[in-house]
Amino acid sequence: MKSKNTQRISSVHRKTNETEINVKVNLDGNGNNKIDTGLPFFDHMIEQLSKHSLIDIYLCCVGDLQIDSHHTIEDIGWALGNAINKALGNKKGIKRYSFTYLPMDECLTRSCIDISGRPWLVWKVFLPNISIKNIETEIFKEFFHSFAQSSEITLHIENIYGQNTHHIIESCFKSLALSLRSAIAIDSRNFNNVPSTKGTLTGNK
Ligand SMILES: [Mn+2]
Repeated sequence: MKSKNTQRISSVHRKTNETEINVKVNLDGNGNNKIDTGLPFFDHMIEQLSKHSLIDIYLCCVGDLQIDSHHTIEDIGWALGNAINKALGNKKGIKRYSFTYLPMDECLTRSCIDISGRPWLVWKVFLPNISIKNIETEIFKEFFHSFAQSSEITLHIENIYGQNTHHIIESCFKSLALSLRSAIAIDSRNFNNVPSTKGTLTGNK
């Protein structure tokens, strides 16, 4: 199995004129988290991501919320994806692929991921053009897009059906969490190999 001194942890600090973000992750955690983005609904979503992926996430963001939530949510997607990518290292031994059908009351969402080194987002999620606690729902696509780019994960998310906007958004985060949990897990039958015939998953096509 994975040697004990190979900890899959990382931290990312990113400061721009729009946001300042500190994030730490432990891929082999217990789903412990402390999230402070200044946006309680978004905190709730990142907490779900941590809890169901079992990735410990400590995240603090001070963003330009006086403008709107756009920069904060997009930049957190980037920082969190970057932290997970760094913690994955050379990706030796990971399962790499996974998918999850996630029901939430009336709603069903599917996520499929490949920790490929090739960032891509397919987003088939219709969200009504409303705001939840000052967050315009259209920004959630940008979160997943930023996350896919910096994590270098191929990510397909489709809401198959659903009516409640809170449920649709939350099911996307929970579905991603469960897919991540499985895809980042170490495969005991292949723990010493990078799962690619190319021999690398570091973004070289
Ligand atoms: Mn909820």
